[in-house]
Amino acid sequence: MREQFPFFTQHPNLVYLDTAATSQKPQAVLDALTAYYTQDNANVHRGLYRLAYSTTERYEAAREAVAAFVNAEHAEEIVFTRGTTESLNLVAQSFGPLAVQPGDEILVSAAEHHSNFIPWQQLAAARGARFVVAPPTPLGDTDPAALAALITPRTKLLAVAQVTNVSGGLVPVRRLADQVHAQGGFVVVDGAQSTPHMPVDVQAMGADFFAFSGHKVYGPTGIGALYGRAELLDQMPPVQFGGEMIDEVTDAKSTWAPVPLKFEAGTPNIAGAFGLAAAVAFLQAQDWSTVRAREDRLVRRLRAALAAIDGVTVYGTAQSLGIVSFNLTGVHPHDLATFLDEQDIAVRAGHHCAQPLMARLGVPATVRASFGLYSTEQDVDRLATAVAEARGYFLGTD
Ligand code: 7TS
Repeated sequence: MREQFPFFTQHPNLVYLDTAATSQKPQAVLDALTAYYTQDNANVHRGLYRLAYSTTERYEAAREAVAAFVNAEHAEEIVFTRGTTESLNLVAQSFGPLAVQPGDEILVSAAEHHSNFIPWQQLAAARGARFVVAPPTPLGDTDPAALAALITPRTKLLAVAQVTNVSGGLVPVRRLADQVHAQGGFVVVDGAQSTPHMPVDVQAMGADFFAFSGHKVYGPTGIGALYGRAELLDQMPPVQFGGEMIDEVTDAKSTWAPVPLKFEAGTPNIAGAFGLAAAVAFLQAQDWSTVRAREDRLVRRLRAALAAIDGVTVYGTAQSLGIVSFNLTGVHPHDLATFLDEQDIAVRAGHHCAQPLMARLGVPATVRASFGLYSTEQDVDRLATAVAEARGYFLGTD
């Protein structure tokens, strides 16, 4: 597996444990980017020459590949965006005002990434709605029971990550979605951290909208997708205006192209779409039960090794999907990360764009190790050994 990632040839000694921030890229994705720029480079949805047609067809084939990846019913339900953040903001800005009226409630978990928190906080303020934040579990996961208890007839939107980015907990979206739908509300799912670790099915989970990023699923940066149910996307106004998103423009007024082009103003990230299609093909070729079993083993191995070090608090549970967050009492997470970096171990330390969660955990930050398809037991062991050494270095051995 590692051989498919040229990055590791360049960094033979690096322990890369920051895949939740961004994944490394397999050769197949790099080849797709090069092939586009060297063979197929033409703009889409406009040229009348054969190359422009074939590139447009391939761009639309990439959309179909993404639709199949999340099991959308129609390819038109996939809007290409810059990533999860842009997808969620698009829903908040376009669908939000249609769905949320003064006095309504928007429900989120305190464990959300800021990208799935601030857009709803801002929407609530703009619409005179109540922004309701469900407490997390003591270990920093989204608490489905706490969310369920806060769903009311006024809940117009539930925005929730299928897998959270600090502790990697999996949220049973379908059960919550059924409850929200029964009250006439809608469900927005942040799939940034689920799509790299498990097959997703937007229909089975009951998502009205689903967002994810290419760069976290072994694809390029600057591309991602928004899935939206066709009947909702149809009603929604565009939020950006310009080329390729119109039907007809006169001095007096403009009308819009059908979905999804209505939401794709301007020249899109064509190379990114081709790279994402290659990443999706790469992921679909994996044997998921083997991948899950491997990642589970790595998570359990790291949790056990960290738990054996005095003063280490590990967040989340052993069921977490490829993510282990922890702290070492008496050592600031940034100092620990710097110590680890000196040993060629790349982890993320910080608030992980989840300040409301950090506040509830009562810490400024955590150290987070996150795994990808290329992570190994040796990576885990080097990290655990280095954390034990850091304890001696910063605190002395007693
Ligand atoms: N939602 C979740 C759950 C995320 O983990 C991230 C990125 C985003 C949304 C935003 O994705 P973007 O591609 O639009 O930036 N999370 C992280 C992280 O955990 N470390 O760096 C980026």
